[in-house]
Amino acid sequence: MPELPPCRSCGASELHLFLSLGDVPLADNLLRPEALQELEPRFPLDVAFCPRCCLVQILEEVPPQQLFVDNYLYFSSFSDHLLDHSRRHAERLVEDRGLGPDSLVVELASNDGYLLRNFRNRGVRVLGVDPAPAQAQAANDAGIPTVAEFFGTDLAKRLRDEHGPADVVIANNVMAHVPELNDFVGGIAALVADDALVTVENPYVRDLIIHGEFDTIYHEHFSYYSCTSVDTLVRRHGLYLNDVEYFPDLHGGTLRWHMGRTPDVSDTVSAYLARERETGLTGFGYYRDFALTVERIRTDLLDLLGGLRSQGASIAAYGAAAKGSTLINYVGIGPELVDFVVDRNTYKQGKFMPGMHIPIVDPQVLLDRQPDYCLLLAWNFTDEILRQQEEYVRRGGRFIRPVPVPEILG
Ligand code: DWN
Repeated sequence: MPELPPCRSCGASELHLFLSLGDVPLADNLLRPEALQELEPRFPLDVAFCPRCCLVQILEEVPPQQLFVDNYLYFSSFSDHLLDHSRRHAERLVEDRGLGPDSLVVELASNDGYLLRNFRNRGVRVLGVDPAPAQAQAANDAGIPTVAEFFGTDLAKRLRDEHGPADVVIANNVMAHVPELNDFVGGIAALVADDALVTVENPYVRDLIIHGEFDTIYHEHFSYYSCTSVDTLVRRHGLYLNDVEYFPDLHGGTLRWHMGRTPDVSDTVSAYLARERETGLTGFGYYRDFALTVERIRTDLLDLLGGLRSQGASIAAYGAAAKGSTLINYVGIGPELVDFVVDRNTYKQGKFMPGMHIPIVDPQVLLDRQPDYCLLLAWNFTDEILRQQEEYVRRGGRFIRPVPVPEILG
């Protein structure tokens, strides 16, 4: 039983462990051919619940430098669905808040500028922050001013001195990625103008549990949020959770939290908080049996793939995603079951999946080699990928979706 650290949000020493996915390699640490013989670092992946502030979190703290700087190949622009989602958000904010050249929009974890360019194209002043060097460089090359550093209270104060207070701060898929949670949220509070809007997006822990999305658990994701854990966290820094939106088709079910310096709590937020209490999401019981669900998915998926293999079928996979690494390493899916993984991200092609060392190639190979089945590791983009791969399906290819229940589609 691992030594349980204090809660990364409220500091209480009451964490309850409910899931152990073993010692696994870093999910985004894709390997170059020459690295295949080298020893691959592995870290325990254990998940716990804090009964005091309701934050679900992993126990292990891999240094962010190792996670997001040394070998981070995730580029947001390789998903049209995500680009559309981001453009719509930007357009609405420009409209609703009357943003213009005198406004300042800051995005934390701005990646390759996929979101900020929508504001820049409408004449709004923007600033990105992202420690990932290749992504920050790509953004700066595209004319999106980006600071390649980790965000926290010190950087926030410096940026405020240099650029003035922010009118809008956007933090998508980053508040889950920071071990120093209070320094991060404190930084947001230090950066924003009094009447500013802060919007934060992250997958909803409820969907992770009810849809068996255990593969979205990996070392980059330190925290898994509910409205209750977010509300408790941001109030500690003088911010208020004022509104919430739900996107069921983004990353397996995502919430967008709207926050501000002044309390103006919507009925929607009150309803979410009440429902979380009523459904037990604020108590350990909600998480206690999740490990059984995960175990069942593993057994069923191995049986499905093993059965197809034994009938002589060929199987590939789609999406060299971080969640794909958790899935194949926890379930035990290696090159004996899956011949190759395809991915549009050219930075990932020619490399190998962590741990299981399955080769990553261009999606064109799916048509060139026409495997009988294709395991959807990037299941969160099922609709987009099925549209894109109509020809593969027309020629008889079949996709397999691993969660919530392993099934052959179509
Ligand atoms: O938190 C994170 C989430 C939001 O995104 C990041 N830490 C990393 C990333 O997680 P992931 O790697 O599990 O995410 P994706 O976005 O589900 O990865 C999908 C992969 O599939 C990417 O490598 C891009 C690729 N892809 C593709 O080849 N063709 C994606 C689409 C939509 C496609 O059509």
